[in-house]
Amino acid sequence: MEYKLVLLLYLCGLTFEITNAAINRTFPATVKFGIATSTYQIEGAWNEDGKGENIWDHICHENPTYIVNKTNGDIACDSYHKYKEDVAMLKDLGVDFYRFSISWSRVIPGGIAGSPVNQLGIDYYKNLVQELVNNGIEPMVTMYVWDLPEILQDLGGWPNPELIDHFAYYARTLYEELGDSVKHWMTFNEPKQTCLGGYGDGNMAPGYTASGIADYQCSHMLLKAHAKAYHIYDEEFRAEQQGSVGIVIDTAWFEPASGSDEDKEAAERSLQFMFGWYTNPVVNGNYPQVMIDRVDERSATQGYAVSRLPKFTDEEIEYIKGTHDFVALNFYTANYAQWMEESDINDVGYYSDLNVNQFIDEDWEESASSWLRVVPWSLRKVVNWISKTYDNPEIFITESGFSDTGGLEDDRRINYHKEYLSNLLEAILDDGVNVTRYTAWSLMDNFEWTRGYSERFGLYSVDFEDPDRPRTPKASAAYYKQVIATRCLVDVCE
Ligand code: GBE
Repeated sequence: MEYKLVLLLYLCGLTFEITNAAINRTFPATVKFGIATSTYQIEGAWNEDGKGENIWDHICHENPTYIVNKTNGDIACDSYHKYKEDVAMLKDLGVDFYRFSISWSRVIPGGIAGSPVNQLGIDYYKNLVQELVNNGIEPMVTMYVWDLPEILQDLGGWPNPELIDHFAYYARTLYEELGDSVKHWMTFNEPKQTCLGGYGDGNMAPGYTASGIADYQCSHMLLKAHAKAYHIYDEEFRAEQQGSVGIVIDTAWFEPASGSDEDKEAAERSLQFMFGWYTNPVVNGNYPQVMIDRVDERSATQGYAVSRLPKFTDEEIEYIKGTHDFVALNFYTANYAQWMEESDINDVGYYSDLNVNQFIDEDWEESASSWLRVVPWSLRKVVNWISKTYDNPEIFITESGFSDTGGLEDDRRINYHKEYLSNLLEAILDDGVNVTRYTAWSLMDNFEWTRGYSERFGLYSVDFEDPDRPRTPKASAAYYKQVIATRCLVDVCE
């Protein structure tokens, strides 16, 4: 652990103060602290009060072996019935804001534009928002965390262009119903998981594996749906509601495996394919040039008459450009990136289009999740890269967290947040990066998608054996509470 190093040199009457990056500095007042959850992971009540079926209900019920231990989110943390307890936990933590998501199929069970709004569904979110506001906690809402109404999947899911209008109808409904109190909106959580996971590698519902085609089509429609939801806010709600809208993108940090130009290029290309895939369109209007060039070229060599990466028209580029009021980043971990031999030209897929050897350092601390190693310095690097690449936007960290297999004495989780936050502090104070929010994942242990309940990220533990789903604070909850109260990561700040 580093502490402030003050070197005073009295030399020719001059005083030099050399201060290195120190952990015992205070977070500036511009930084807010929060914590996140998402609907399918916590709510349960999968078929109550008129809720429609979504693709996670569907895959868990139809294909139980898709999930570790054949579990599902039918009850999860039962937050549909226990939201007041959740808010009491948030209040105790002292968070400035709560990032949660809304279930599309609870609000609009029929899915398609123009179908009826389910009043009981919308009431649940109105009550939750009211409870937050009553307790002085700002609601921060994600419209879509991967739980597409099944009926829209039956129409083909995200690659179907009709979904743009169906999503726009849903977004407008949310602004109308909740926009008086909700001032921070995020359209999509991690589109790469929706598209590469859902249609490319099959790691997420609906579990299709058509990478290099369906994942690109999905992303194309999703970006247009995002832009439409943004413009609806601009044109119909912003003047009155005075809020902001963005999209949440996840990435790992990619560190060049060596100082060679090839490896540096491999790292940059990895970031562009993972983060730039979505961020470059919403900031600059189109996919990153390296992605366009590579997919166009490989498609042509493979004999496609058109690129597998769809094209935006000039009008679409103008329409999508600038559709964000902040950059929202979910960040957990890092990889090394290394140049590799061009893969077999017959391979059609996102990873062969990317063509980078990505690997981890086995010395990095493990978590319970195979993809998650603890790499604190990478947070400082990634926010600097975003700041530089996208012209110093306001950045929200909308998720970051550590998984274990359970237990209340979660020192390793405390260490994770302490070390990541320490690097964030350096990015803010020493590098001048404009990060204004940090959001811990997650408020409580929950349904971790295909990993079921086998990986635990919560600051509160949940007993999933008990029908009441009792919650108990872990040591990390006390630590986060102290950080928020003191704005300091150690016992005493300067
Ligand atoms: C977040 O994504 C999600 O937003 C959140 O909902 C989730 O609870 C949290 O991760 C913790 O899991 O078997 O290694 O090939 C890798 C973080 C799947 C980014 C995991 C998808 C990390 C993207 C599957 N990754 N995730 S595997």
